[in-house]
Amino acid sequence: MSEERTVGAIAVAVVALVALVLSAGALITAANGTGGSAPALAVAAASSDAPIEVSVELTEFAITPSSIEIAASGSLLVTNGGVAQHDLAVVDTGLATPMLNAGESATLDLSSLEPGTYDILCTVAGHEAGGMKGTLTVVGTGTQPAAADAGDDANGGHGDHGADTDWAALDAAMHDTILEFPAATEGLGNQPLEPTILEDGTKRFELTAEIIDWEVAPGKVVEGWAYNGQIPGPMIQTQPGDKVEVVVTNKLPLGTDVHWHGLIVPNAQDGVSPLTQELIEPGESHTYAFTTEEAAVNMYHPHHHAQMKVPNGMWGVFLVGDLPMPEAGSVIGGKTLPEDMTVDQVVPMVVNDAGTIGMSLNGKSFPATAPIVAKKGDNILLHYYNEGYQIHPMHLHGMPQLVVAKDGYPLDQPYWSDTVNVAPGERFSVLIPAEHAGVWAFHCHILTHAESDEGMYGMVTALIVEE
Ligand SMILES: [Cu+2]
Repeated sequence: MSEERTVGAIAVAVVALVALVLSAGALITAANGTGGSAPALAVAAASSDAPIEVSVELTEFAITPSSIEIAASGSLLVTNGGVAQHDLAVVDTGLATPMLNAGESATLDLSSLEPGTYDILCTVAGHEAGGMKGTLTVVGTGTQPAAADAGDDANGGHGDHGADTDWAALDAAMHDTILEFPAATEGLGNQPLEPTILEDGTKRFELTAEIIDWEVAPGKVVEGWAYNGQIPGPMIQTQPGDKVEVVVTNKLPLGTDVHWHGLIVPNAQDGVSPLTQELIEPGESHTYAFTTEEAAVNMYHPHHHAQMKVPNGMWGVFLVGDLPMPEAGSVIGGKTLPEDMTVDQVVPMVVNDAGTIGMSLNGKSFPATAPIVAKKGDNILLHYYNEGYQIHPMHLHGMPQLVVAKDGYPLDQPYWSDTVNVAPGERFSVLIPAEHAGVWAFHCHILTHAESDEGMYGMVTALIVEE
């Protein structure tokens, strides 16, 4: 078992290949196996300038836009882009979305509303007072084309598609967003962090916590909470037995700490202020020191106000040594591993679903996600890390994944799976023999984490296996 390439080389190789793969759009279309669903885009009503569909975002603590104008019989596509649960209710009408978890969306059918101006708000206690309120103005036209039937649930799925649904626009949205993949964006996470080697051999790494502009999807720049300007933060790699120092400089507007999720460290290095250390105040630095004793597949993130920082991007990968692989040539679940098996590339995949980063793989939302590119016959060791709030069943088309470790602990009995469920805080390591050439869709199988009315987005990438 040897690792022919380092993780760092792979990150660079993937970036270089993005340009190459841009011309493979047609292939990617053919490989997309997930079907479309859902209602519409901002399509102007026939006899009014007001749109019949408006997208609304809920965050802490705002409804954006707060002043909405919409044509009669329209609907709101409401997305919770925040961290906490929210809903959107139209006061005194009985109309409200379900309570939405971070990242979830719902369509609110307004076809029962007469023209007029209504108050809107989030019904969670305290959220209206915090700023989650606004107005909704329904513009009457009197000549609505075959108004959407409020009670017509015959379409299945959303149940709110009326005669005015623009099905062709839905088709086009899905088609067009898929063809944008892989889209170039500013910023790349998971870049290997080079240590300074001290006289006694200690590897010293430096992390700076700060708020940055982060292009999470093409043209969509959000407030990212980052280490060293990257989301995910830079990748720290050490070997078993290495003495390690990590100097953390806090350029955030509030205090912070760093917890080495999964690493076994002395209690004083665990990064839980004020239990194990004083808070690192804004402008200050703190040095963590420990020995990475054993091979590990871990993460780092703040513990102090993690609920505020982590969803917005504050996490990184911490790998120690090499994960032991199942024996080459061994038979697992009736499938024989190659006799000459090597790990040809190591791919970190950090999944997130909340905050400003939202549904994403390695800090990017499709089509800005990076494809994984392999030669036929290569073996990919992929580590899933869940820094989000929800479970994500990660489904790869075309070939199964051999689950070899949970939270970095090698399994005595590895098993094959085409969908690997990764819960918050968990890591799963899978070996993917790239057996079949093609452009294979690779996505979370909670379909609203991968597709919306506006097309494909979020937790989708592709495994591109070249002949
Ligand atoms: Cu998901």
